[in-house]
Amino acid sequence: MSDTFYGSDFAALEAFDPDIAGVLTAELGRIRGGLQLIASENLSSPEVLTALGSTLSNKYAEGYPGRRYYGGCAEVDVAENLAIERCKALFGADHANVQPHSGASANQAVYGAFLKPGETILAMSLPHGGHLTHGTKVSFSGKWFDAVHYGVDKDTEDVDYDEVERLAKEHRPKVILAGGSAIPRQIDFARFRAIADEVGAVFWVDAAHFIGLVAGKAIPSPVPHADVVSFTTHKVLRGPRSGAIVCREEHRAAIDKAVFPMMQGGPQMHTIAAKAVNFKECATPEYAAYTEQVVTNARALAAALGEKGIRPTTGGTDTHLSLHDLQGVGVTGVDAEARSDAAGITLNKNAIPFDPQKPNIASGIRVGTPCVTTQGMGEEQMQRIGELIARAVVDGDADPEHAVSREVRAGVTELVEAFPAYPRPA
Ligand code: DSN
Repeated sequence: MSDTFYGSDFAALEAFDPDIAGVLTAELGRIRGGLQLIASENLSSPEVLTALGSTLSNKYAEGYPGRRYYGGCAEVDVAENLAIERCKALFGADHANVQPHSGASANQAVYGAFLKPGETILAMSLPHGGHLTHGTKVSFSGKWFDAVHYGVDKDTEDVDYDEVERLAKEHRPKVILAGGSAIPRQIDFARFRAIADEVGAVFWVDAAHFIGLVAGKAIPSPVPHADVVSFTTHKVLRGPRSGAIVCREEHRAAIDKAVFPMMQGGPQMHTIAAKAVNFKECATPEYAAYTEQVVTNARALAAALGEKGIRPTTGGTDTHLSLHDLQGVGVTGVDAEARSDAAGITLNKNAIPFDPQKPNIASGIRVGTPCVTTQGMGEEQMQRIGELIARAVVDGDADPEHAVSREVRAGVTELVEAFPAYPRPA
């Protein structure tokens, strides 16, 4: 029998704190009982969760392996070195920093490494698919830096590369940033690199959303093109909730100093160990096949919703997510989210490009396939999920007891019983 002090002694937690044990049980029940279609979520493995719930959480280890400000770091050094080496190998990167606590922390460090307050960054606008940390006024990034934003082309609804080039020449930004949280299409990294070179800018890719697809080789990598790539580890990648950065050798010192001591203190060694486990998982053929299926499923789901009049922006997707315009069915994003939720389908309202609604209402929804693909679902199930979403969104109600909510929930139950999340031991 394994020693419970490695972590994860649920019986002991249940005995001591039934309130929190109850939350853990209820959340697992929620995950198992419904369809999880938030594009930025996934179901990490029991091995990753075990490393996360371990005694490595106790250790202070400010600094880097072999150069710590605390004693007793020999074991955690092994974990961090493994995480670094596995991350570099996975992405073919010169250097990896695995200490960022999250995607926002990783991004903060990139700002710290390359920009001084007041300097200019060119990034995708949030309403067109960017991210809060890409220079929005409510974030440190927009308060402390001069952010210029590009958007998508009105016809293609994909990144407007001509606008990127025009704005780059006009504003001569220190950094050009590609990536965001609602971009369904493959980003043309070579085009961005060429524009950055033309104006002497650093080229940064925030790959948080799609880095898992890169790890599995389902889509092309930004690493050969970019100076620096930041990402989270919990989306398609399927690791712990955290962040990381890979960069070219010439930027190693700047990135490492910006993560620690500029932006962060002690690294979370339990999370770093969990990242090491995850990077090992991502190097397997099973993971590569998973990422192919994530994209195949996303295309199938986007098409299924499109058939029901819930139009995918850009006409579809190349990645794990699709963004849908609800204006054709006369429903707002906020209502679609609530109706889906009432029927056991978790997704999020999302602004679409040129959205006439405020962001907290929105005209769109964003759906992603990382979780349902982890559960083993394929294209046939995506067709069914598309039908269920459309029924809930178009005909349903935010009341879970409404007849349509009940009907859709029955369909959801059939699917999740056939393809369970975290299947119970036989
Ligand atoms: N909040 C994440 C997402 O859902 O895309 C990005 O940080």
